[in-house]
Amino acid sequence: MHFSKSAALLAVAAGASVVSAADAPETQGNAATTVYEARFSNADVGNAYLNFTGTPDGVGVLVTACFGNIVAAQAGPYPYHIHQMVVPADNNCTATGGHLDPYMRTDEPPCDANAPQTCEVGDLSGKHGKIPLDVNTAMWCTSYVDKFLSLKSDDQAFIGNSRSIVVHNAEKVRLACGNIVAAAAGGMGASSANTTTTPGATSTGGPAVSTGAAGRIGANALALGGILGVAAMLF
Ligand SMILES: [Cu+2]
Repeated sequence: MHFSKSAALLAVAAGASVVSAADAPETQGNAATTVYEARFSNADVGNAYLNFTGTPDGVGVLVTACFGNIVAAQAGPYPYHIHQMVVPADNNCTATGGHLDPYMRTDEPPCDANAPQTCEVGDLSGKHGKIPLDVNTAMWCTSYVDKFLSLKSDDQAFIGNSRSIVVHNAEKVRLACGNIVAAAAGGMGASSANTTTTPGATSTGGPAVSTGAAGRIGANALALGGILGVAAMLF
């Protein structure tokens, strides 16, 4: 059950105290030097990393996202979203709550990618497409500007305020999750792809600064090397 936007507006016009969902405004002032990232892996999602940076004109956020080695037993394509809360130390994705939705749009009816301003701010796959993987071998990457995300802490659509990324299977079951944290340096790829098998454990205190790859890349170097090797073969 949900109210359509027009129904809600009519209700407001008639004097009813209905809170109307509002379209998301385009964000401003997102500096290209500001970088946030989310990196995680587990048994169901072999590897995932997302970078979020500002844009040359400051409007919106440039998202670069790669996902690999999602297990074949979990049917795709896979939705993924920005969720409201941080992943706790026990790595329980359910604890991340619902989608980032500061304008109270809710997820019904489903996001119309042709009208992204009407979607939940955190519904990245609704606006930009689901992860099309359906086997456990390939790595897939995408990049887009989402005009409704913000890197400014005083914006309702700020993504760095202890938010997280959750990857779901086609039935919306939460497969994996990782926190969005401020990145110490920009860029992504082999040199900075510090994947970890304990996502959340290093950043439960909020938008912590990433501590770099040296301490954590060792445990996953083989896995990452395998993924990059596959990617190299594919491309
Ligand atoms: Cu989600």
